[in-house]
Amino acid sequence: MKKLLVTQTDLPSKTNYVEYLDQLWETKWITNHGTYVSQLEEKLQSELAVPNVILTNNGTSALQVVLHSLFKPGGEIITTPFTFAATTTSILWEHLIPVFVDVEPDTFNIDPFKVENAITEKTVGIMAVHVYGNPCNVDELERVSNIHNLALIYDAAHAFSVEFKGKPIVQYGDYSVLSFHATKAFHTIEGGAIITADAQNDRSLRPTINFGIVEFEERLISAGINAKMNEFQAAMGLCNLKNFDKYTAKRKKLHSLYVQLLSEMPAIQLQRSIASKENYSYMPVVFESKDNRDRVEKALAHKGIFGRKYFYPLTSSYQFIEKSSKRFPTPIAKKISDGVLCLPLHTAMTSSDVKRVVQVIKSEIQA
Ligand code: T4K
Repeated sequence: MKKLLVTQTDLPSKTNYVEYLDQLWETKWITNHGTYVSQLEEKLQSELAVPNVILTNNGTSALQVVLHSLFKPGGEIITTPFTFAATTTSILWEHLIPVFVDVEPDTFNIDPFKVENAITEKTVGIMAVHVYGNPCNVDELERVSNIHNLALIYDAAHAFSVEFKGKPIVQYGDYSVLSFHATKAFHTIEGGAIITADAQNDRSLRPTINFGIVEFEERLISAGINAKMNEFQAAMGLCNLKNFDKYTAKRKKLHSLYVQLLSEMPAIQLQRSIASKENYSYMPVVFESKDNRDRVEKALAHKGIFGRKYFYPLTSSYQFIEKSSKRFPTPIAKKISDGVLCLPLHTAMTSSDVKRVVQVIKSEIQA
């Protein structure tokens, strides 16, 4: 029985990666903004049509660096509870207060109108998430953030190469943060990036990921941290970038088949995508109840198929987070989180694998 995991890391050919490593063995320059990090930054700038890309050691530190640079402790950040832990914990880590509001029932992303209703004089920013790479309602969020003069940060961990209205999604907002973790459609083993269109923001953030140093060791301008990407990570990124379109096309085919087969099943809700270009990295389905979801998850596991409950429970529901946050009612997020299961989707799968997964779900729902 072929085991199917929620995802499986794509690796480049070993030969190609080793070609890059050869140079590292020669120069012995393996971190601290080496050649490969510079090359990858340039390539991503052109790929994403943005003026500035700051590569980091992971997506979480990228979120922390952005929050740290923008806000003083104690400020309120309006955010979504339907996300991975890192979105919420990075807010807490910077001694800021998450204010949870509900999501839209069809896109699963933060509802801009709920954001607007939650704004107080303590609000300093908005942290929205393009969940599963599906763009947020960026136009409305921009309107709200402009009117109220709030910083708008996108956790775009899932959204590499995604476009909205023909424009790369990372061009929206004041900052976007990408994750290049091994489980992502494009990865650098571990890694992340901060994207900002504002050259001044870019200049002030670069030292922050390097201890606060500008140019020379003697010039420390702030209390920074070490969040740099290293050369092995960047080399992996350079290799993976070459295969990205090929692999995306493969996932698209599998994703389309899932959508076609699952759309016939009224007991299942699919996310409504509003992207003009998707990256097909997740296949979330929402069952009518937690019981149904758990039953299907078990039946799939019994057949060697391991989906994941991204994102259950809501981050707002953990006791330690409850105590340090503010919460508006989030019944829609709760319903989605209780019913959600991300099905296996990766390039090592075939159409028959997809049919097999759907068949198990079908039998279980009808049982
Ligand atoms: N914001 C959002 C919205 C995020 O989703 C994330 C991360 C972040 C921020 C933070 O970004 P980073 O700091 O991570 O860059 C995974 C990832 O660790 C995490 O990056 C990701 N989101 C989250 C949604 O999922 P796990 O605990 O589910 O991963 P794990 O180890 O159980 O792996 C899942 C499957 O992936 C495995 O069953 C097999 C496959 N896999 C995994 C690894 C690690 C591989 O094939 N190879 C591998 O090396 O968290």
